[in-house]
Amino acid sequence: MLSKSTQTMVLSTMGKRYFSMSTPKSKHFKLVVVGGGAGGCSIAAKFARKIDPKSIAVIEPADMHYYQPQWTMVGGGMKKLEESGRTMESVLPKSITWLKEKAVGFYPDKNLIQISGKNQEPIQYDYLVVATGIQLNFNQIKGLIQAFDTPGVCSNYSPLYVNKTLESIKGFKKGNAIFTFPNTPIKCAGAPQKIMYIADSYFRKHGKRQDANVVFNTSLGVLFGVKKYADALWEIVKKRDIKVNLRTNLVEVIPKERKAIFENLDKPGTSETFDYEMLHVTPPMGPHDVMKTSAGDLVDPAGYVNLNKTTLQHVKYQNIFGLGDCTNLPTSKTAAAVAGQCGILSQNLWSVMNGKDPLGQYDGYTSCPLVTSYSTCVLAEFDYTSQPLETFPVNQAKESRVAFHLKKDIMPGIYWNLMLNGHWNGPAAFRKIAHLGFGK
Ligand code: FAD
Ligand code: UQ1
Repeated sequence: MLSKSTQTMVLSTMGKRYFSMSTPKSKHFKLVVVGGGAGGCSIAAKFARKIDPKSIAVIEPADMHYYQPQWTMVGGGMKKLEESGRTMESVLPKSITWLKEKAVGFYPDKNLIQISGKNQEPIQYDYLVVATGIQLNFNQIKGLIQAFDTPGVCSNYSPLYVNKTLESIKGFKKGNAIFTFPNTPIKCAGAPQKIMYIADSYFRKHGKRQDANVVFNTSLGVLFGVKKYADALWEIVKKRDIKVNLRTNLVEVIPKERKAIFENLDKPGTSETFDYEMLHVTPPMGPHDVMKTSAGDLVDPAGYVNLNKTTLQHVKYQNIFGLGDCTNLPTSKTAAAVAGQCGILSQNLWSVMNGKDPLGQYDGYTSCPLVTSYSTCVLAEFDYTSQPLETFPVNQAKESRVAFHLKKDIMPGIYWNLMLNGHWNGPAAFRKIAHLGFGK
């Protein structure tokens, strides 16, 4: 909630009452970045080299910054959770101002943001980049939070529950191993099935596969949104005897009975109850509450930051840009997409700062390394048209050890050392070299 004096200030016309003695003054920055995750941190680093770093503020409440793509490997026992996180202080550019608070209200008509904390003055900006990510809504599934305290229920999507995934795979005895995909947009749409393939491999390695019925219950009507990779994944699930139930959405967990209830999205009002020995849940996700309640025209009706999908500039406010999972860009929400967006956003914001038109064009590039075992990966890369946009001159729909090595051993270094320091705009340049200038 805004304090009374702040409400008075933001509701009044700019200037007059704003600077009066009875209302708090705002802190002013040339550039404010909201969110210090993959997108916010990378953009702050880029601009800390372009403008006076003292004129940049990052609003970010978290102590820790996580390399979330690592959690697939943590759940599968290939990496430790501790390796996936670093202190926020260590990853944000040193010379900028870190406001360790939450943004609790956006006032884009007045270039102001209210932040959490008692008696905080509002933050005023000339330019704004919004990168708040997407909210996990575990509480939208009845019984789930309590179920996480019981054996077999886990989720790679949170540092609170990811260690439980490995525990559940290792502790598996006999029965259904169920992996879910919710009925909302999510980040890394491949992750719900990556951990299923890893669990399947583990069961095979440890002589448990004949006792496991591996099931993928997904709300989607397809296994993957890009046909080329979906075809390859259907071959994999057939070969590995994995049961896929489309349009099947988790609504309730009854941990005492180890049962999970799924609604049939094609037959409203009907549901099916599954017994489980292991249940890996990908939670429903959506815009952060503040975006739905206190962001005005910054967001579209669903609560996602409303951007021009090519320039990444806001559709209404020319001094506002956005990137990553909090936006309504119609591509798959991944760190790889964020990398591609960072290059375009920084070019376009820099143009706007210098009175020029934003000419950089984002093509919707995104990538999902679909880990399919302890040594293989299908490296999906595609664009807004859902057509493959592959970096390497090989068929990336084929399971590959090189792609696995890239995901497990190379990408973390690229993320921590290049991307967060503003030096990684995705692999477009390599793609052009690998394809010798031909193709996209
Ligand atoms: P985030 O990195 O989530 O950062 C958002 C930041 O905003 C957070 O630090 C948060 O604290 C902050 N914030 C939130 N609300 C507020 C507020 N009100 N005020 C201020 N700050 C706020 N991507 C890939 O490319 N490849 C993969 O293999 C891959 N695998 C994944 C596997 C899993 C299990 C998960 C969970 C994700 C995976 N991703 C992968 C997705 C990737 O991690 C995200 O798409 C990426 O982190 C999005 O970046 P972002 O900056 O938009 O959001
Ligand atoms: C990528 O650029 C990226 O961003 C840092 C990821 O996030 C961790 C990825 O998982 C992938 C696959 C890419 C794309 C990079 C290449 C070299 C294909």
